[in-house]
Amino acid sequence: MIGAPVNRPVLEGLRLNVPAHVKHQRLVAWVAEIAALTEAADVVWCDGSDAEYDRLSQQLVDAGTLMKLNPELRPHSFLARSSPSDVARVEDRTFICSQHKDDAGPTNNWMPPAEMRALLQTGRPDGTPALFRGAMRGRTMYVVPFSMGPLGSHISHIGVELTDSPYVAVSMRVMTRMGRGALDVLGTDGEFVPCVHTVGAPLQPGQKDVAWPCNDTKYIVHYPETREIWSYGSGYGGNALLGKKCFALRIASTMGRDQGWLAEHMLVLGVTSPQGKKHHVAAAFPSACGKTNFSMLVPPEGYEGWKVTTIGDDIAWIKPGADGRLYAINPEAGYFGVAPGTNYKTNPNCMDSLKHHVIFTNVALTDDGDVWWEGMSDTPPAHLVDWQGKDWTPAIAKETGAKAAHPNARFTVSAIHNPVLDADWDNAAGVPIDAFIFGGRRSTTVPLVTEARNWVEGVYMAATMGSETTAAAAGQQGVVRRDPFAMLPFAGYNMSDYFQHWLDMGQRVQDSGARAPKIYCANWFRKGADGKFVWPGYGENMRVLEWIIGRSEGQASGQENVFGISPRYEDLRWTGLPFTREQFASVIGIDKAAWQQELKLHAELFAQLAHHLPAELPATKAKLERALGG
Ligand code: SAT
Ligand code: MN
Repeated sequence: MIGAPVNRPVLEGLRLNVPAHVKHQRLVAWVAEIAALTEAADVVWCDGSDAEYDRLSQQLVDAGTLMKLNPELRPHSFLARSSPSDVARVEDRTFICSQHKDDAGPTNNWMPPAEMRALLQTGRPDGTPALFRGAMRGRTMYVVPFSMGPLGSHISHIGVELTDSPYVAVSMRVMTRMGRGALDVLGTDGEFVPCVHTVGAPLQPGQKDVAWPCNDTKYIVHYPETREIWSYGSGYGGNALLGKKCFALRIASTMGRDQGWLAEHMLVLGVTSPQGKKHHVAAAFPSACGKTNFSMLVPPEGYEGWKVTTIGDDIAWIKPGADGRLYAINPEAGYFGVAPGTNYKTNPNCMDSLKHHVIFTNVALTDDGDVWWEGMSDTPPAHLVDWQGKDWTPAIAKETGAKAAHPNARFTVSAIHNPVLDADWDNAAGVPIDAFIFGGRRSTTVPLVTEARNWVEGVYMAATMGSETTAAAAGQQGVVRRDPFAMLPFAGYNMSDYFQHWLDMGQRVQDSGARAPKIYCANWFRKGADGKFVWPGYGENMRVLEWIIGRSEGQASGQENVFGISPRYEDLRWTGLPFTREQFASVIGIDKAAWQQELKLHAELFAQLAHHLPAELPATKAKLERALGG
């Protein structure tokens, strides 16, 4: 909670422009405080209307930040090109500033809150001015109220982002329930998570702005105890759209720990069988590992009459319901998905979602004013303007390796344009979860799918998950790192305490007499000796999904192995897919030597997380080791 007194003196001369409908004194006082600190030139309160969206996007076009795409080919859509230094989340600049270092844990960057506040807000004893002091000079500060989750749901929470980036304001309109509705829920004294964001590029009088203002110095800061977010220097994605990773995962995970719920890096989908029976599955995969594709899956040949529908593609908030079962909502209202690799084969529903009303960032521009990215079509256009505004041709690409679109190029689009949006996606009660899937990107070792024999074993699988790094975060790509629960960059507190919270939540569901969801570990990404993916993935993942929901119904059979239960070849439906027993063996098999190596990596993780590590996890490891044999 923020603690600004109600009638705080307002900076002389600055008009706060508080609309008549705003009745929340503490909110107004905080806006005044931040406007004074950042010395914003003006304050605009966002109402979330279409007229506001149109006005701000036109303003962004005039400023050169957005380019209007050809209205005949891509109606109501825009292209933004970021600064080449601001293209992804910056994990090494992301901080969890809890009072005690132990509460942030060894996987998070930490600084004492007082030290961070001196750096960002108050200035340091040696006279170094605070980074936020004057940071919005010459810029307008937008007040962006938003609800994470359906308006008024008992699982939802309200945030307010103060930002000097109109690109962020329009993106928040797409990604969240933004505007008047959120203010109405807030009323006169409701709780909200305060989120302060600046691109860190104040303008001197008369200074011309650049298309993508940002700062080489970046800080993405969370104070879990006071539930505040302060973000400096970046305008891109999760660094700047603070409802997403900062609030809905880092701050929300600490709220969930304190209040008995879960904030997870998970898609949520509905599967309806030809008989009309519906199941809900939540699946965690690291960034850029296909969550959006999985959540919009088109059932393949052999699955006539089956339907997969999207509740969410990135984040789930999950809370026990009155019946003891776990219910999930998607806190977001839009998709900020990876463009490269998306096409009519890999994700036709996504392509159809992107026909109009889209903000693209860092994709390539075609000569007729449309967009293109690697993998959109087999043959690239003969000429493009690349994500940095330079000429691009296939010949140039061949010679220099230049990508037309940045590998972390994104689309921002409202969920309502998704043709397979689930009817319950905005249901305030959430949907009951039948199964959890945890998946990484692993070219070796990890089988296609394994069912945990019990909750603890499932928590072990999720906790020890590894994945090859992607372009979603700045830094080296393609190296295997442990990514527990796909939450390594997103857990707002000590990872070992987070494991304990998962164990406790499972216990709580079981104690209530409700059936706990089964837990699965999946890997679509195993490669053969030729370096190519063996499993066809995408829509074909339906075959694994059917097995999973069959298992949760107690119907599908499988075979027990060292790590759990996996399907035999005959346990999956193969209609319409030529996939041999040998191919299946190569994606489901367990290589003993590789697993002995893998368990050493689990040991390294447990050594790093030793403080507060729940005893159940090393005990499970010891059991697996015994089963695997010396
Ligand atoms: O965090 S972002 O929203 O920029 C994307 C991701 O890493 O999932
Ligand atoms: Mn994500």
